[in-house]
Amino acid sequence: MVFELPDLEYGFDALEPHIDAKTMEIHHDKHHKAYTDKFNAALESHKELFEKSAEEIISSLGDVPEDMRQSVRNNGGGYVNHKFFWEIMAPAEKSGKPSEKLLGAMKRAFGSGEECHKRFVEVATTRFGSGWAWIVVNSDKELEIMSTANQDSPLSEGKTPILCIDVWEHAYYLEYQNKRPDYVEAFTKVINWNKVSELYENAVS
Ligand code: MN3
Repeated sequence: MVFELPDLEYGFDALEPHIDAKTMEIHHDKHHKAYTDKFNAALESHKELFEKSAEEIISSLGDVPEDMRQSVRNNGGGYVNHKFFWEIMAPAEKSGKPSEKLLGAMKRAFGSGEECHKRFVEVATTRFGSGWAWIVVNSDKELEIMSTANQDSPLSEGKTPILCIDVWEHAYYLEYQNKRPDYVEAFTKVINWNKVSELYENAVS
């Protein structure tokens, strides 16, 4: 059993004008495909790991043999992060709103939904170099905003992601060039809030 590149649940052009079709196509078919292939290749020498889910492997990197751990961290991280990223986006007209429960958690953690939005945009915009910004549920079942470098996942820190944004340049350079803040604002128009709310409710139940 090897890990497969998941299909998108929408067309490459479905997130336009916020995220352009060409970026989506290259990002999914080339970048995510490459992480998938390299993750599978890294696991070849320890095939027993294929019995776990990719998320389980990333959640317990300490259990991965040391000779392959860095490759699994990078490529397995790239595999699960992108898989998650596609799921938490939706065409703008289907983007919905945070559920009452999620909004309540945002108010507890940040004061308001708007403040949560502002902090997330700030963290995504100021992440130095390549990486990701996240909203996660921590071990106290409360929300946190954080960023990770490269393809690191909050799963490896025992946190449950409910939202993320890829801020590697390959995620936005064709359309936005050096204007990462414009890309981050555009991304917020295509968040699948129904999915994010569901992930939140699963994480705290
Ligand atoms: Mn990417």
